[in-house]
Amino acid sequence: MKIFKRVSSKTYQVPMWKHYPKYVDDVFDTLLPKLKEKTKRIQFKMYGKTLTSKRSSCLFYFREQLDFKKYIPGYKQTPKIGIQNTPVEILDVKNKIEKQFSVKMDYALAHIYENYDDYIGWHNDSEALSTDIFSVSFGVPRTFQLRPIKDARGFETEFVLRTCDMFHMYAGCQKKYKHRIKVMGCKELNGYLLTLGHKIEGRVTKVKLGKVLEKEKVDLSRINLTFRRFE
Ligand SMILES: O=C(O)CCC(=O)C(=O)O
Repeated sequence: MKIFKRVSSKTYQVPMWKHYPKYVDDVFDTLLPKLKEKTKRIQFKMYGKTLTSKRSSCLFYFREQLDFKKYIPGYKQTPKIGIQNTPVEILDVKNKIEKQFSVKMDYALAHIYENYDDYIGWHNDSEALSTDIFSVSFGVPRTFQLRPIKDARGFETEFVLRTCDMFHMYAGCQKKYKHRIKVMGCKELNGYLLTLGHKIEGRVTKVKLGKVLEKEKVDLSRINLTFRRFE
């Protein structure tokens, strides 16, 4: 008889991810301005409309002569930056991961989520179906959810990814799970404002939250770097 063992992922027997809180030093302040110069919001067509992505992105590649068209056709518009112009903060994280996990990473996808309503919707990384992904976050905490590919609603588990955390999705995870970063709802925004010492009196509403964000000029930026390999 098969014994179902509860591990980090519930639906499958083998663990598919691991969360490493406070994995790297905090380089948010120095990295953000460098990334802002390089990232852009991508335009794409859906149902006949031109839409703009809800995050700003770019891609750093660590090996010359990488043929992105061959390996990952999906990154046509994403700015691509070679290792010479990759910020040292990113190279330091890459080196730490490579050393600890005995891997060589080919590229890192970088996103900046600037506002509470920036997000990435449910997807799996189809370019990394059988390779590991190391995801490192800086800045405002955000909720990262996972659910089995076959599910159309709900989520199986979620993690709050805080500044300096690393989330390792093991090879094969993308075949079985989708993931997303949710928009920040009132509860999350209020929780974050409390950590900054901004307490809202009475019932917490979007309007009140908006006023505090504006008055206190709260920066809601979050950086995410996913270190990847070609398959
Ligand atoms: O921002 C994150 O934590 C997730 C990024 C992501 O899902 C992706 O780049 O595919």
